[in-house]
Amino acid sequence: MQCFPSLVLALSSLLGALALLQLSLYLRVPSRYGKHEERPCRRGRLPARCAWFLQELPAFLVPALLLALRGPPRLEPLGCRLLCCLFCWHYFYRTFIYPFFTRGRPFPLQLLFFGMLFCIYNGFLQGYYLIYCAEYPNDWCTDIRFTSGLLLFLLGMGINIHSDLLLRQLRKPGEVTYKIPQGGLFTYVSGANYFGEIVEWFGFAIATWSLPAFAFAFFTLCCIGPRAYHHHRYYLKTFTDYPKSRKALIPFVF
Ligand code: NDX
Repeated sequence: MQCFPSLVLALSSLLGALALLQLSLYLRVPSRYGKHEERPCRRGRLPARCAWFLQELPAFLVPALLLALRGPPRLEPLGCRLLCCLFCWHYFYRTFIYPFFTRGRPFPLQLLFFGMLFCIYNGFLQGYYLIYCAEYPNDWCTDIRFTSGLLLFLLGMGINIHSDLLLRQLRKPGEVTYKIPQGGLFTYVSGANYFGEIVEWFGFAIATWSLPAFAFAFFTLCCIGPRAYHHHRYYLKTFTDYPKSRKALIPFVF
């Protein structure tokens, strides 16, 4: 396969446009899954474990397939290989680990379908760019953009995984009620898992210094930023003893 820079530009721009569309659609009303589903029922839904596995799988499989299709020399230099591994590592976690521990409610099939399409699209864009187009100098691993981006990525991933774990521990198996999240970054924000994910993808964008990765980080911000705000409002409305000093997404700020 060859690199077509115009294809990368077109797909990244479309991702940026989808981010704005996402923001305009879900700023006022939250996407209807989890705590924002008005009347959750079993019809048209898949168990959360199965749904998250199917939804996220393409984001892992598509880059892995692109990598397998690439003939030698495979991903030179080291910086490029590491960056591709970071993306796959995240989606390995999200596809093969996260779903098997989730205690979430059944997920709507319609959103699952669009979520899968999105993961195919983004998996292709990030994988295609890193595997067929990216060119980094041999010493990229020591570049300040790579090292600072990598640190942010790891910090964000740590916060995200830890926060998802804290949410999971709020429920016993089979339970579907909502409680006030406590501990970790939840002490400061209602959307601690989302904050981690956003930091992670901006770290990835800085480390790759690429248009597709910045477009994806922007999409993530537009997608789960408003959702954190809706979670925050939900908690304030539902729990009278909800900590008043807690912000929606960014500690001490917003
Ligand atoms: N999936 C990313 N748009 C999305 C699915 C929906 O991974 O067509 C974006 C993702 C997709 C969306 C995806 C992209 C845009 C789509 C949209 C559908 C339509 C939309 C395709 C792909 C679209 C246009 C038109 C623009 C193209 O019962 P429950 O499930 O609520 O339980 C929850 C539990 N929990 C609690 N338990 C007890 N007490 C409490 N107080 C609790 N609060 C929560 O914790 C869950 O089991 C669990 C986590 O819940 P929640 O709501 O905090 O997180 P959730 O939104 O489920 O995300 C889970 C993780 C999290 O780490 C997050 O960072 C990450 O996935 N994520 C999520 C969404 C997008 C994303 C990452 C990203 O953009 N990078």
